[in-house]
Amino acid sequence: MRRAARLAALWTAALFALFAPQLSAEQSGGSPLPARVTLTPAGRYPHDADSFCQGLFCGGADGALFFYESAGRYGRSAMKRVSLDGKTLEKKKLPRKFFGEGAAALDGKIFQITWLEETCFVYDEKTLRPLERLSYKGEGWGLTENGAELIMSDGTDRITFRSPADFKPIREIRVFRTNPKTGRRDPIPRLNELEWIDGEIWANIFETTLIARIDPATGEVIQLLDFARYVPETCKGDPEKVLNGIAWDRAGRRLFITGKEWPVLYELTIENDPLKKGAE
Ligand SMILES: [Ca+2]
Repeated sequence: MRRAARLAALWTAALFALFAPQLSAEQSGGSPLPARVTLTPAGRYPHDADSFCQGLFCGGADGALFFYESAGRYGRSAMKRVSLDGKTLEKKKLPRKFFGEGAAALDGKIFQITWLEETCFVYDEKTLRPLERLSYKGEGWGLTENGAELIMSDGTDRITFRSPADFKPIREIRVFRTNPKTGRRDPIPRLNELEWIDGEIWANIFETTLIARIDPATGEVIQLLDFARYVPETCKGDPEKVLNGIAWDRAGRRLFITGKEWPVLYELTIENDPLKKGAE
């Protein structure tokens, strides 16, 4: 465990050190967000420490915010509606042979992918009533949407845009950073939980405490954000209990993050957010 944690820390540090010098020079590809955002802690809430969070996104209106959470592990996988104070409001368990992964809502439906089972479960967004199962090829890790397409990661540097009608792939990008020393495009693999934020894709990088901001047109990483200081004491050094939950409250312009079996969910705001009320 300790060795794994050390390796994860080294991998995080290596990525961060390699790309840090470039951050301020990046452009965000048409996003309203600045090229480099600064996050400020704004709150902390309970999160079910038995929930192996694999997918998280916001539901409800600004005043009545709740979360949809996809939980993983065989025998414990589920699609849930969860309150801001960590209570499970509704829960649909997956059959034992499915390992829940990323989830997203589009066209009044919730889509929940699975790790190795090549199955996407579809639910009614309001009632969580199961509607159908769609199939795809390969591994399923993270899922989000841009209002028209579903966007999926598979544990590599690839992100695939898919049709909500049949889950078939439409196009894909490869995520990379331009190495400041060599000028080469270094692939950024192990992309996991995803969130669409203001025209960008934000992605956890598995086994690190990093979230990458990605330009969806090119796959280029705009900025790497390090969440090391948010890892709960009880999860430190455990390679399973890693950062893996990103949800964006569009109306309130709030970011929420949690992890696999983390007892806490954090609220953060973008300090230099040009669209936040009161911002200059
Ligand atoms: Ca998400």
